[in-house]
Amino acid sequence: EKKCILSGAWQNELGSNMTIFAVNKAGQFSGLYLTAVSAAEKPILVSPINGSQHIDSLEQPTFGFTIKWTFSDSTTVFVGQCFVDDHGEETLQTTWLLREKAKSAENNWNATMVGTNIFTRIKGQKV
Ligand code: B9F
Repeated sequence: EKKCILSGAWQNELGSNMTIFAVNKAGQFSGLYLTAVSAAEKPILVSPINGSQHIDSLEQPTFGFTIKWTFSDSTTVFVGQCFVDDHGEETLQTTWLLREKAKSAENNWNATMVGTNIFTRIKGQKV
């Protein structure tokens, strides 16, 4: 079966794009994220990704990464797994937590959002 290495260009069902650079021997990687959605007045900017994947089982590895948004004081973390189907098509099945900055501890209770995203590889785009 095909191996799944996270390096490359990916798009999710919202139209957000991410590029993940080379994964090192320890499974660590960095990248860039351009979200298609924001719900903020400020313009969207490219934001940095830092994460790691399991490399001991390259076939359908689990991974996690953090995005520190450059245009807001929020942070998103993603966890997921790369699945490869019979045709060699890869999908990243992910769950995310988005933390916005709460004004005070009293406002902590509703400061975290959760959701899911599915990413597919953007073909013909070398990194
Ligand atoms: O919209 C977020 C934001 C934080 C504070 C003002 C705006 C930043 C971008 C988050 C993008 C999310 C989605 N994009 C994607 O590809 S990350 C998970 C989703 N997957 C207003 C207050 C808090 C959120 C919106 Fe804001």
